[in-house]
Amino acid sequence: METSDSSINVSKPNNPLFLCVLSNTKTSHIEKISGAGKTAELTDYTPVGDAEIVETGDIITAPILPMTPPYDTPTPSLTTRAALKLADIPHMFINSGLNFTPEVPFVDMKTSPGEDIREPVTVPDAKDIFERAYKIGKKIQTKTDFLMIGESIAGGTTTAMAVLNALGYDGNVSSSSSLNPVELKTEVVKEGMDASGVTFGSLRDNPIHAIKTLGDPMMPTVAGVVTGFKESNNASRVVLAGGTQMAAIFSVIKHLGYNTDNISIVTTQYVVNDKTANFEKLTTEMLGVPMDFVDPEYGKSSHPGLRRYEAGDVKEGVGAGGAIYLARLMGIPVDDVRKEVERMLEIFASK
Ligand code: AAM
Repeated sequence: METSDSSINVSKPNNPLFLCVLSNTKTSHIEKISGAGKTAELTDYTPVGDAEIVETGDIITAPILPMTPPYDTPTPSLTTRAALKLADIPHMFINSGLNFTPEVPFVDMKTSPGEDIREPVTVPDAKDIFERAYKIGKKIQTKTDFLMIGESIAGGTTTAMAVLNALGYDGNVSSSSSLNPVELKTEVVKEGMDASGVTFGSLRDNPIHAIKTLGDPMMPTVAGVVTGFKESNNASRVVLAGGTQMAAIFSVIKHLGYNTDNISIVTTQYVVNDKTANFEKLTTEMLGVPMDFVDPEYGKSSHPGLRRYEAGDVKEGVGAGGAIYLARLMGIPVDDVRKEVERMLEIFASK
């Protein structure tokens, strides 16, 4: 497996914990802005389906397996499920503004889905969410020496772009689709900034306001949990499991003035290779956060849907790259994860 950055501490953790934050934003209803769902309407169910897959290996209330058009490329939650299960890594969900309730146990942030970012305000209670999440982060057992956090929120790369711009980063965000709708995203972000009276970099000293006006409800939860956790466990490692969305959250944590030692970002090779984004430059040069990535080797797969990852569909999500990375630290080869995902897909195909 390729890795890119040896500045990350790659020793085996004793007590890892994987958190996944689940949210919706009405931004995903904009036609063609997100590929994290077969249609714009179905993006509402993506985080619910993802949580049910990670928890049980099957969908329960979600109408269909979350997938990316046009080739129905299957959700990265299958990868997360396989990696966590094989490596016996405990996980926990946080509901931070879902449209529907998944059939899984979760911590409830008692908040609502985010508005379309073209509205003046998108997450009115961003500050309250951050503060509640901070308390949750502080309460996570002190024996956790490796906290990994992933997310599922369709439309999340667009909100990430908006927040990065508000904080003064010209970050080119990735996409769940091989056809990243960069022009559409740029237009939507501009409209959102205009509606909120925000200009490039104008909120660099007020990242919570950037989330309130242009972000999504997943962001203050991840930022709050991470900073709260670090207050009581500063020596423990924290990995933001994701691509450019996690870079946006790192920028929030940094601009809030918190200590970012021991925080890194881990993603998949598919995000790093995305020419429409600039993940590597954004993380290592612009934000100064250590990053690493894994190669899920889905090009080797017998399953045509998984092979589409190599073409740039899906790429990452639900902390899939991080989950493979963590499973590998726990001694599970990447091949085993892929085979387990293929096995799960065979079960779906036979239903
Ligand atoms: C999460 N679930 C997914 C998925 N993601 N199911 C299928 N494909 C994905 N890529 P965008 O901004 O294009 O919607 O991409 C962000 C979403 O894609 C996030 O939910 C992320 O977890 C991933």
